[in-house]
Amino acid sequence: MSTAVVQYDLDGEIGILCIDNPPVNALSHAVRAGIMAALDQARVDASRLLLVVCAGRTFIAGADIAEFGKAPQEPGLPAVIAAVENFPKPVLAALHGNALGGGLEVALAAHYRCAAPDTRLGLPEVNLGLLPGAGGTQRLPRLVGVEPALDMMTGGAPIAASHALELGLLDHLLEGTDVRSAALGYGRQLLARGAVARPTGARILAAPLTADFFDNYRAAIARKSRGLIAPGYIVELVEFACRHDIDRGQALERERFIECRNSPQSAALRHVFFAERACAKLTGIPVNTRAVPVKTVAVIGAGTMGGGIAMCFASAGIPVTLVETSRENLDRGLAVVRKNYDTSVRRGRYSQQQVDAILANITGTTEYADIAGVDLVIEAVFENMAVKQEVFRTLDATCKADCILATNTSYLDVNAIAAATGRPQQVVGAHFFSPANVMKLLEVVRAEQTAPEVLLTFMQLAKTIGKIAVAVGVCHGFVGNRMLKGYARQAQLLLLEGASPEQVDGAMEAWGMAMGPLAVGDLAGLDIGYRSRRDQGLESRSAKESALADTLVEMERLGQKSGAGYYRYDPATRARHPDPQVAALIEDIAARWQVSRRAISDDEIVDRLTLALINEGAAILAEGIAARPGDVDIVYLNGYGFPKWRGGPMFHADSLGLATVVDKLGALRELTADPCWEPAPLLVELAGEGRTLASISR
Ligand code: 3H9
Repeated sequence: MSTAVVQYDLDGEIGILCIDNPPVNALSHAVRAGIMAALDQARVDASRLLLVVCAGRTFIAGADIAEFGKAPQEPGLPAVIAAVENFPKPVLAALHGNALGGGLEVALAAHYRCAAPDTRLGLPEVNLGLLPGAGGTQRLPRLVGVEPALDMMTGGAPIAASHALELGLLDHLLEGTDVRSAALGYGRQLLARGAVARPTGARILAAPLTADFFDNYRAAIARKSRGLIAPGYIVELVEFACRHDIDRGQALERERFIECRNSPQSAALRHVFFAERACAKLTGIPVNTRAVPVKTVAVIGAGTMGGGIAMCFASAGIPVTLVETSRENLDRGLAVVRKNYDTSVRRGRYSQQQVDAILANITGTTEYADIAGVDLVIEAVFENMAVKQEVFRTLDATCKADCILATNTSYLDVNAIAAATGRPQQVVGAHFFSPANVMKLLEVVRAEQTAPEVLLTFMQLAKTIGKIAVAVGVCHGFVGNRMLKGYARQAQLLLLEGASPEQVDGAMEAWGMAMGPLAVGDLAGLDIGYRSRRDQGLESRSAKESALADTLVEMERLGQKSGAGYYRYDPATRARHPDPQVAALIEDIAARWQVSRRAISDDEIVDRLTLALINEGAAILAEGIAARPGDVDIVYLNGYGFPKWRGGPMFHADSLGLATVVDKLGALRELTADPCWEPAPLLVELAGEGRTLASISR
């Protein structure tokens, strides 16, 4: 029978409802309607048990996220799930791939659950600013108990099938590779055992032993869920499930779900979900472009960045050779890598056996000749054009002709580095973030002559080593650091105009940034910016926006590593404390630069810092340095601690409304006469047409 996305067949005494809605069998309207039609058919035919399976690579991965912003269409998912649970014949769900969100909720409403051993089961709605909205908050605790259910729903991470079996979420693990026939076999066993329909919702849920359990749980997750509304509601709903029947529970769940679904933070997180996937897709390359295999890698430079980059490849099972100028530097670099892995073992991230296998992927050499045959080289030497060009000349002379040559740079002109070689089409930029083995973000820099297959290869490789890669064009600082410049500059100006470091950082952290700009400076080390300004030929303290940072460095206040920077740091706890010496210094510098000081509101701090990001981001888009507004957002969310639930600076601009953004920029320009507030022409144009930045997405 029935719709293309849901098929129903009878196999002896078992009715088979098969969902076939690629790529992930999301519960779109057609699927929901198809399930209802199949249930109608199975209700009246000769079947004695209904098997729910999926075609393709996965069980249902959830509600169709793309439908959330649109007008709801009947039947809704809760109605479909109620029809499954109340079905008069036993229902068996057979899972494989991912059973997530609404998909797991369908399985929870089935009367029996079996799964292929590599299935992952989860309720990840919280990652989208949502809570499970089709009975998950009420049925999951009834099956697995209060605490495991809370952990799964507030954490959002899926669990393995073996764990689900232990928890009682699954009744049976299937064997073999053919899920459908294995599940049919299990269905026949159930029938032979006289299995009957057994609604999960009818189970009684035992309340936790201690009365203050839920309050303690709320307190424990408060930090992690900072700014999000869904986690608190999930706890409330599980607590409610301990006291009330499923109908009342589901009614409250629906109310809370709709509030979350309509919230700006869920809209932002849904944007992030799609932006993350879109940024992996390259624009402007021929459709028939193919990636080339990369089986061996070399990294030039075993410093902090080089070592971290080598770890990324080694951990992903790709053999990597670290190249250093001297045995001593090499040994030092390899020792740091080993120490980092030891820490991972101590923290339980890897077993010693795993680390031994990973370390076997890393070799070191001081001879370029040893890397002549590798498929990819990533240069991670000192951030200096002449030094990098010299390395590239050597690589060009040493490495095989089709070897890809990548430069890890945060600012430098990749075209000029490529020009040092006779194969600029093989050269690409790779801006890793520090620590490279931890940070997810990777800006992949497309130089003028980078070949499409080189770019594609690097983007795919980035995914293999667990990075979120964003393709960017060449300019000083690419996307992230170019935008950071204006943001950091505003932080400095605000200090001179009257704000304190703790006020600037406090305002941004309260707004949602993982860390305020000055605390970030202290963490990274103030000497980095100091050196970069000197490299650019700027005199120390020659500009009002760098006078404070330059002075601090010259006082040997380099940030956390020297125990003091914008703040003083407690040597034992690393807690930051305001420092009266810095407050006095700021006043002194403000007087020297004749900046009149005034009281500054937290709103002004947030406005100026976020508008600086937005204005530069719009310029970057207009220049084509980033392909889509979502790409800029992904950079900021994964490399700079921008709050996910605000969607990124470009999404935030759309949320404010571009007309408001342009007005605010204009007002700041009037107030300060600072040309940085001249609104980017793209913003003015889109605001004039009543459009959003999202509307220019490709
Ligand atoms: C929910 O269920 C709410 C309910 O509680 C209540 C409702 C009332 N919808 O990630 P991939 C697309 S909320 C629409 O690259 P992978 C995705 O955009 C939902 N589209 O593959 C991409 O499209 P494109 C709870 C979706 O193999 C393509 O599928 N569920 C959905 O790396 C491939 O995706 C979740 O949050 C969706 N639900 O990873 C799970 N899912 O090719 C969300 C995927 O055009 N999904 N797409 O770019 C995932 O976590 C991953 O997609 C998954 C596969 C692990 C399944």
